[in-house]
Amino acid sequence: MAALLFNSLSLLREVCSIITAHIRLVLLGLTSAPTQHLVLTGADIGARVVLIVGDIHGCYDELLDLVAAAKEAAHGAEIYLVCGGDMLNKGPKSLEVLLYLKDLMRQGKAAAVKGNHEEAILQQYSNLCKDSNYSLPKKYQYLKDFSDEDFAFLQQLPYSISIPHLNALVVHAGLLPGIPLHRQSLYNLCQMRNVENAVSLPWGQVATAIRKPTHGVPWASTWKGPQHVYFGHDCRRGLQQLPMATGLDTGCVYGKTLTGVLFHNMKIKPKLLSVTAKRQYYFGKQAEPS
Ligand SMILES: [Mn+2]
Repeated sequence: MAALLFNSLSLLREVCSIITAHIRLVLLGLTSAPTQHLVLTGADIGARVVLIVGDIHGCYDELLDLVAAAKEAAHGAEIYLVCGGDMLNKGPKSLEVLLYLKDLMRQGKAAAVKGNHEEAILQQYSNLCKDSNYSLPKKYQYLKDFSDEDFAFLQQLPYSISIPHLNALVVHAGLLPGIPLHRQSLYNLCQMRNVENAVSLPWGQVATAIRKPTHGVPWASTWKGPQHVYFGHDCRRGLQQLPMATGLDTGCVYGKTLTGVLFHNMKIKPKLLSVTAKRQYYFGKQAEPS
């Protein structure tokens, strides 16, 4: 009886968090994106070789190094770049990363999901739109160089990218196990790190997503597929290699490495590639709230 009550409360808590998250997205104008769950087909990618990259955080030079390394590993084949969110903020060249991605996307050679930092940028933009006297916080001063079109570009990014022919699913942060993609909270997709209270019930699995990595267990350790998930957002844990999930945030902006996964040959396992950061760009706490 107590267990049933506890499970019902967990479910209620999860439903409340989904509703709150949705209201938040509506307030930010983020529900206007054409799709929250993008599917990339073989026709979209063509003869290109897919490279999925972890948190870039404005490390433009390292991104170019990683793409060049991928191209070399793929024997000169053209790269299709998939970014796992948090492309901007914290690092030195956010605008350069944004313009590079926009250009590749215009040519049909890239896709990206939103991370919590893209959401935070859009929150700043929303503040600017609502109040012409709003002054950007110090760490967001660089947004003064962004155009309305740049913000619109960020706004239309999805929260997940599925690549069925690679059995790959890309999200920024994580997923709750046992719940179909379209029923996952968009907030969790770009914010969660852990899960707790995972219980299997007759009508499905219940679990609670946690943003702080101090309670519960890493969500990726509970993920059983069917898709292999590539994610970022967790530079404290660094590279995570689990049977059905790979964590790619290796803390480039903290002076560590920028990591990607290259699908250069369908017959062999995807290959991990990384380049070393030229220096440490950000000295704040790791995994701090945006
Ligand atoms: Mn993040």
